[in-house]
Amino acid sequence: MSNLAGKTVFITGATSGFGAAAARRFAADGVRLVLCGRRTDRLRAIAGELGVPVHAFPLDVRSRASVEKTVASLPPEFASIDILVNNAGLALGIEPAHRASLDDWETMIDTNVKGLIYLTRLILPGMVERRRGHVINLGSVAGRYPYPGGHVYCATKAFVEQFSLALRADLQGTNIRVTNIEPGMCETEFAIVRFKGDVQRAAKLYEGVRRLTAEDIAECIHWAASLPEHVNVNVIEVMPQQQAFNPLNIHREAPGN
Ligand code: NDP
Ligand code: 8X3
Repeated sequence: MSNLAGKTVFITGATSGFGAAAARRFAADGVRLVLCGRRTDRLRAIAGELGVPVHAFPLDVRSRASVEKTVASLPPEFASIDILVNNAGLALGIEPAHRASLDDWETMIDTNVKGLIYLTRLILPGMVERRRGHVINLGSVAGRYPYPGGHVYCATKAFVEQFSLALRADLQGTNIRVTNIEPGMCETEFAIVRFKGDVQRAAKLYEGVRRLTAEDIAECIHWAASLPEHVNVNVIEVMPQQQAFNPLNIHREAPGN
């Protein structure tokens, strides 16, 4: 039997991509699942397929009041969270900073940074009290390696990286684990969201690349969670074999300028 059987796993952004794949991966171990996202039809569908106890509800992680209410009113059988997967997040736009939308910037900060800290701050005290728990955050290679058009998205994921490491520092002596998963190119609904529904543009991004799948990332999340409790995986950085690094970009002026 898996060492995760009977544990309670809270996954944000479970309506698609990594969140939905992680829900399926953990369900195979007989966990109890707390799932949220904004799309209720998707939540209903995934809750119905898992075959384990599920508490699924619509939640916009940007709303601090809603997150507070949700965490305070979890049914008793789902209230002792063992593993929090802070996965809900998004990138919006790929325009350079001087042309990007300030509304998009705010949405990314509100979701990827503020939503993540709301959930973490509200769920941590119970974990500390029980001396048991694991916070697994979805960072990104974008938090380490900047790219044109990445600006605020990259910055939100750099926040996730440092916040995860700083949590480790604060949680010394509590038995709580913290892991930051940093995926590279992975096909989910991520690019469709970034390109505001332009499915063809999203598909083009992946052409000719054996990109990661949501199941690959769910496996990383599950692996970090299923290791013995004395093992803390700080960071998992994972890319498709076909993705790597560029040299630093030098802009050269034409002779005579
Ligand atoms: P998807 O777009 O497939 O899934 C994103 C999930 O986040 C959805 O379930 C969505 O649910 C949820 N979400 C978005 N905004 C909110 C909100 N305000 N409140 C609650 N839920 C929200 O993308 P991925 O699965 O790829 O992305 C998951 C995480 O992984 C993100 O944090 C992303 O930044 C990160 N990531 C993705 C990579 C990739 O290449 N795909 C690589 C590295 C990191 P709903 O719309 O129903 O609210
Ligand atoms: C998603 C990976 O490179 O599209 O976080 O920003 S990338």
